[in-house]
Amino acid sequence: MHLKESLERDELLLTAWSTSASAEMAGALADCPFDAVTVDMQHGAHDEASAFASGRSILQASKPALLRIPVGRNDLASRALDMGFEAVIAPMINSVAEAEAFARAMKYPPLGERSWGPMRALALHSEHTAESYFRSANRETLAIAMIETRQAHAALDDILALAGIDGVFVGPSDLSISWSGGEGVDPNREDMQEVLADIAKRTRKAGKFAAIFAVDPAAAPRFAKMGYHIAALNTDPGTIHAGAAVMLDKARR
Ligand code: 3PY
Ligand code: MG
Repeated sequence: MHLKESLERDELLLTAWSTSASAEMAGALADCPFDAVTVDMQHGAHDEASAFASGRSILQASKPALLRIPVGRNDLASRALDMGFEAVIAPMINSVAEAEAFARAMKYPPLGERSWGPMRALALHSEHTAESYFRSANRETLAIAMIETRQAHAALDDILALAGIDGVFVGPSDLSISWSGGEGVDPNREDMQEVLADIAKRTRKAGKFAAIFAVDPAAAPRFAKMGYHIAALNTDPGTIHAGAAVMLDKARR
């Protein structure tokens, strides 16, 4: 498992975002020069079968695989780890209690209540024996709580203080809905920029990892300067559209 090691190098990691229910497509993303691939079960079309098959394709391409579960599906969080994913992203974590429940599902005792059965993970991460996996999983597999409301931002320090939470992931679209009091969606809101910088700063201070969805890929260097460790780029259809636009532009010039 090497996501944590890559994060510790402290260079911005760029993850692709797999939403199509296709392990072929996730594997194709993993073959591109992204640093990692995230499989999205919250808003993506993935079901369990496609998500787990995608995890296998990504790991077989020697890239770290992350999975975003649907809201409140902590049962899927530990299953994702059993399937070899190195990190799980839990959306809409708005309180310490929600963060604690997520962390409990993600960590083996004494930190949490994860149940033993990482057979697929052991097959895919062949550097591990069962014993070494058990000893290192709480440290190496990452529980990442999404911060996407004012309520979550207010609870940030307490969420970051939980031993079973390894990092946070900012969802700027949902955060903008909450920030505007439900007036609209604008992930690039000017009045959120300071908050985004503040989240990265407080996360680093707590010794944890900060991630964000870069709706505009050109914002990634700015997020790196703010202190983010991971920026997620586009969805797989968005990636195809962007590639097609460049290709067609060249062909029609
Ligand atoms: C958001 O921006 O709300 C997200 O969840 C990004 O994935
Ligand atoms: Mg969101």
